[in-house]
Amino acid sequence: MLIKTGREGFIHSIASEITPEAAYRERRQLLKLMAGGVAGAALASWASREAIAQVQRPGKLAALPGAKSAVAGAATMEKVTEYKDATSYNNFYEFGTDKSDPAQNAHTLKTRPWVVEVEGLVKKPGKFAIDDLLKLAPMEERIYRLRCVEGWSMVIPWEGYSLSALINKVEPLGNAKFVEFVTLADPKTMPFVGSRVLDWPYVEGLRMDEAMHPLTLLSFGMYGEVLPNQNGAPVRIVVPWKYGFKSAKSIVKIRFTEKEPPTAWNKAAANEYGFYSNVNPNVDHPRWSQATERRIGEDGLFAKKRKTLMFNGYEQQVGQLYAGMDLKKNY
Ligand SMILES: Nc1nc2c(c(=O)[nH]1)N[C@H]1C(S)=C(S)[C@@H](COP(=O)(O)O)O[C@H]1N2
Ligand SMILES: [Mo]
Repeated sequence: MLIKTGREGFIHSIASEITPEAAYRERRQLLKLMAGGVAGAALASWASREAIAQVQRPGKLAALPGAKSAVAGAATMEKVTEYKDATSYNNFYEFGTDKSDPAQNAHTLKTRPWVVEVEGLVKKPGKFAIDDLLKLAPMEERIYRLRCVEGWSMVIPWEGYSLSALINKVEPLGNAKFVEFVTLADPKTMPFVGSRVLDWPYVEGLRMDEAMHPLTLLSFGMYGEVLPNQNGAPVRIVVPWKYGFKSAKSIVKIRFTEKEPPTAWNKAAANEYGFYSNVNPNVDHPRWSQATERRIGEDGLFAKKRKTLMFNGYEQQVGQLYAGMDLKKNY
């Protein structure tokens, strides 16, 4: 039985109805995760998941079909943010600082040809043409919450595969401790590159174990289609347990380093934006509380704020990465 819930096109199919193929895929995914050493408790919660979600394509851009995957777990029971909201309310400062600027301005971004260069402390550095990178591992769909440090959130179905697939391919050296993501900074097509808000290019980074975590996604699409330019076409990172600014858009370089890379927002205001930036309702931004959030699409007059979840709701899956760390110091 298919149950239509909420707004157009968001369908839950209940457990007994999951096709053998979907069940097979899910099982294979779980086995893969187990091989990657993910904790048993997290697996149990995924395995017992009642519903998988299917999201209808908006029909605006080229299809990027992903094998439906229940790996995202935690978010799949929540209503997916409407495509028009996820593509018109954006942060992509290269195209302007207003939420509506990226949707208006990012049509100038040229996403072909596009090359992602992998360099630094790896055995097999190299340049990946985007159309080869697309085929490096099976495409999956992951429905993740995205929580911006500013206090709003969305639920977005991404297409992509775990970044670990690429990392394993290039064979990091033993002294590679961090991964740095460098994004495009092209003043010809990006009108705000050169503005003084941030240092360009926009750079982000992760610790190696964070980058290798199966939830960390190298994403090429959303809602079953290629990424709209304003959402970081043709390829971006999505790290669902961290504030949105860690999820760098339109990346052109992935560099493996021994030292923690300096990152765009940390350079701009280190006391406000830490390197870790894990979503944490108990650690406030110096200028506002992080205890609650506004879900985009629910912002009517009487819409209640939602409680922000520890690690954005992915604590079971990622909490162990930070065992013994003082999360107030390592904000
Ligand atoms: N290159 C680049 N990546 C970026 C940003 C940016 O300004 N430039 N903004 C970040 C911020 S603050 C957020 S909240 C998310 C927003 O992603 P979305 O527009 O797809 O929801 O992208 C992140 N990635
Ligand atoms: Mo953000």
